[in-house]
Amino acid sequence: MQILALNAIAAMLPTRSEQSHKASFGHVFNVAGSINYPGAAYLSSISALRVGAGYVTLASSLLVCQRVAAQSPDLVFLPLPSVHEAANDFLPSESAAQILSQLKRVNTKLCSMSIGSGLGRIAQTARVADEAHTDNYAFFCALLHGLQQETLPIVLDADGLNFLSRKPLTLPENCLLTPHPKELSRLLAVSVAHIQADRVKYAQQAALQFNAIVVLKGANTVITDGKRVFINPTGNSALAKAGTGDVLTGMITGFCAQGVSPLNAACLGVYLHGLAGDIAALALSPYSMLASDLINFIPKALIRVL
Ligand code: NPW
Ligand code: AMP
Ligand code: MG
Repeated sequence: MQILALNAIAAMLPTRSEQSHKASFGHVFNVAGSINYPGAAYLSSISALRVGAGYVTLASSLLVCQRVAAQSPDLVFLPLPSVHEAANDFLPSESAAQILSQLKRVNTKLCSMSIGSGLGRIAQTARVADEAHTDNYAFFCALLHGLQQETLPIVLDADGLNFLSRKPLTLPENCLLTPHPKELSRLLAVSVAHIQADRVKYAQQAALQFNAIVVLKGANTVITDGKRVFINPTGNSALAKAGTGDVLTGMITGFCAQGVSPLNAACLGVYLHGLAGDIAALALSPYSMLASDLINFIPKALIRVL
């Protein structure tokens, strides 16, 4: 078990050659957002750019893309067909094919994907018989199925994790899971109290069960591939605010796109996310920091580590 330290983190940072261009620093495909959660799509996408990714494409419904585009001129969009139902918009499984075909057009060696931040799900009681039109689950399964043979790093967060906990699904090779304790409790069918009482054990169990890197969030986040275990010392209660997990997803995915190994990308993302929160709390107080403030402190955290 190792506590992450600043010098170790500095050594993991990807180098930036002066003889470079945007494609040198990778392409993130972020599958995120829904009518209720356009903010999660914005926060995760911008955070990937903030840690150095060259390109971020947000794949979401047209409505979410339009809302996020109004907030940021820095992103590229892949608007997906969606079905408006039950006061929400759902992605049909055909939308997965559009993402997979875009993926074929890029150099997948420097490419990563995040799936799930703010993607949305509805109570499983609502019209389960017509799942494809009332839920993103069929879309999620079609996307994962199409990614089976791919080796690009894929970060599953939030509703990506919630979908994964519905039924056992085989994950592609290089997946990272970023659950908070309740999401891990859904994945493992173990209570939050048990998980919090032995965070390392349950994070390792999940990593082995899902054959993935697991980032168990919360104070002193645990990062593990099932064998090696890292504990994060940065961060504070300012991070206990809606949207900060979506920022972390973007940061980890952004490092993956730059060719950093999934385990190191998880360590870099978690440490710098906490450090950005520590610097932000000094400037804004732990009470007042918002997730949208946190993204503006990522550069300060990076400068501290460089
Ligand atoms: P309680 O209340 O203690 O029983 P959910 P979510 C628990 C999107 N977002 N330790 C706690 O349970 C996300 O991306 C969009 C222990 C809490 O009430 C998702 O797509 C935003 N327990 C979607 O919303 C900003 C912990 O889990 C419950 C814990 C739903 O995600 C917000 C909440 O978990 C959000 O990011 C801990 N450390 N942390 C936007 N601006 O667009 C959490 N819990 O039910 O999975 O809901 O995390 O809010
Ligand atoms: P989420 O619950 O998905 O929005 O993620 C919340 C993020 O904030 C995770 O990265 C947590 O590790 C972090 N976080 C939340 N509360 C704290 C805390 N009290 N101390 C340190 N980090 C926290
Ligand atoms: Mg979250």
